[in-house]
Amino acid sequence: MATPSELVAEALGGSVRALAKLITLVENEMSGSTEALQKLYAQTGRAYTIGITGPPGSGKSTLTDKITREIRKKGFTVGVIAVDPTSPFTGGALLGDRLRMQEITSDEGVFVRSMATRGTLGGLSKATSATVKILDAFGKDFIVIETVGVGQDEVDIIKTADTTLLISVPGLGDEIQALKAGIMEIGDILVVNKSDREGADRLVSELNLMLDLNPSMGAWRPPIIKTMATLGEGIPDLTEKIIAHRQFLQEGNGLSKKRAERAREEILNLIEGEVSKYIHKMLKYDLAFDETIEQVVARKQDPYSYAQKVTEPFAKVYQNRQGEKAGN
Ligand SMILES: Nc1nc2c(ncn2[C@@H]2O[C@H](COP(=O)(O)OP(=O)(O)OP(=O)(O)O)[C@@H](O)[C@H]2O)c(=O)[nH]1
Ligand SMILES: [Mg+2]
Repeated sequence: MATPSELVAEALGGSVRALAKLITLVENEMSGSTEALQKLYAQTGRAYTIGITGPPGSGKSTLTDKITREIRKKGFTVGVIAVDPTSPFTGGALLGDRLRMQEITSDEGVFVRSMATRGTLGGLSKATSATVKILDAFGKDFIVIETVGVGQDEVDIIKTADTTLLISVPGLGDEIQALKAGIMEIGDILVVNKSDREGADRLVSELNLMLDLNPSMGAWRPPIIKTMATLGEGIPDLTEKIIAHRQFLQEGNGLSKKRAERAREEILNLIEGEVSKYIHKMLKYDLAFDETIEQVVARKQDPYSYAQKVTEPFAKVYQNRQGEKAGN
């Protein structure tokens, strides 16, 4: 079996097989996955990421398929990550998405990957962000991430995108209220899909009203695009708006700002993950944690002092730094 370094070298050399294996390695956090990501990091930062989110069944996969084809027509390569947080089985997610993305999966310039729920909270967004980097290093010009907009994990996923499309459909009822937060926070382009259905124009007006009332709107007012994904209607217009948003971000320094903010969050998450990993190991092997729990329950020790004791090394480092600063 190829080592992680070999896989990185083969993938960077253009092997799709190595690319797929590399993603599996990183997705499952198998040994060597951090090493692999370290190796390819310098090759990342070139791809443009598009996030597609919205309620279940709103047509996200169909839109992903059509947008991908439109981008391909312009001569760019595309990586697609379809995240299904509701399915614990990657196989199941794969099957449904493959059906709706039939045409693009047979295109050599497109690589499609489905991802399902990971064991831990935040695991899915970590795996997605790593996969984005791998596809980026592999040389994909655009990366499209599809996810159902529900929990925090999905919001974190969509934050890895440069341009986010928020999908809604006519006849959602109360769900329109749930969309409101998304419109304020993450939607760069609002898509009204299934516009063949009754109520599409009313939905456009409602969304417009929400935008009018958004106090935190910046220089970019999210455009509202009506689409009929199944027939491909509105897709060229939508793709133009994506390109326009990219241009807007690039010209106004917004892209570097967005990416710096993302790097900052990523670094913090990684540090927290590392610290938490070692603390768990320490508690398990070194500190006789079970005994401590008994003592805490018996009121022979309080949990606050114990937590302070375990994290004392960090407190010490911080205090020393403060001391150094004061001394200067
Ligand atoms: N009438 C109509 N149906 C559409 C349109 N776009 C998609 N659909 C249909 O809506 C259904 C769901 O489409 P998907 O693309 O799978 O939606 P999705 O948001 O990816 O679904 P999940 O990933 O399961 O949340 C499919 O049967 C599509 O054919 C449209 O513009 N009009
Ligand atoms: Mg889908």
